[in-house]
Amino acid sequence: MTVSRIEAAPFAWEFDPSRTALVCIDMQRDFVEPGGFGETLGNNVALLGAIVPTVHALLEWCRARGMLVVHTREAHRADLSDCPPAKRLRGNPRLRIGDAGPMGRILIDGEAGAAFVPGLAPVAGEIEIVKPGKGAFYATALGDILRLKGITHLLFAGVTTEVCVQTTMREANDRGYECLLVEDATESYFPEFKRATIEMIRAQGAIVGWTAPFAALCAAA
Ligand code: C5J
Repeated sequence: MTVSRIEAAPFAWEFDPSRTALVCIDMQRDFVEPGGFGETLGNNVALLGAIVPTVHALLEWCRARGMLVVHTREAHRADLSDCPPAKRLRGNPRLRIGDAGPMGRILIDGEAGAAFVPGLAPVAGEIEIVKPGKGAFYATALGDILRLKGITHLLFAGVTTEVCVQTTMREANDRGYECLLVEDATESYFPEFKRATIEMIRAQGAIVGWTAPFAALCAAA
């Protein structure tokens, strides 16, 4: 077993790359590009696009170490049979899930908007999870896959920090995984929500997990 150590908050995070996976959450056009789900909810999507180079560098860092990489997308079946009416009907968005938008039907698997942003798609051997909820363990095979691969530690990246990333990290923490969020490889439409999420994850002695900037991974012993 090879153990690496990252200078993280609230204290150092130790991991064995052969038992660690990167979970890259929802880096898809519907959240990051104009005309998608994120923008129909009234958000300015420009902030999210800024992390694409760091997420790409993190993917390459994990690939270079032979780590398992998991990519998630939030998307629904074309007939919306996996989309709770409560999710589709809530609020007053310009377009609802399933409506036709400039990148195809909003948040529907197979449409252009539901695809990964250019440069961040899985490569051969990586895992793709399509999820109907905010948490990546809900109604997916993620838990079984991680267990079968012998994974004990998870790195997290992606969007949005306080919704799908935080939900999945909490689900993973409850399942016994040691989780670290890469601070500059995640983003929110609301900078104050990102800041608060990072603080609450690592508060109380890493109650949900650890956080560290990508540079700390690059400096890992
Ligand atoms: C949201 C997500 N924000 N991927 N989804 O609805 O965080």
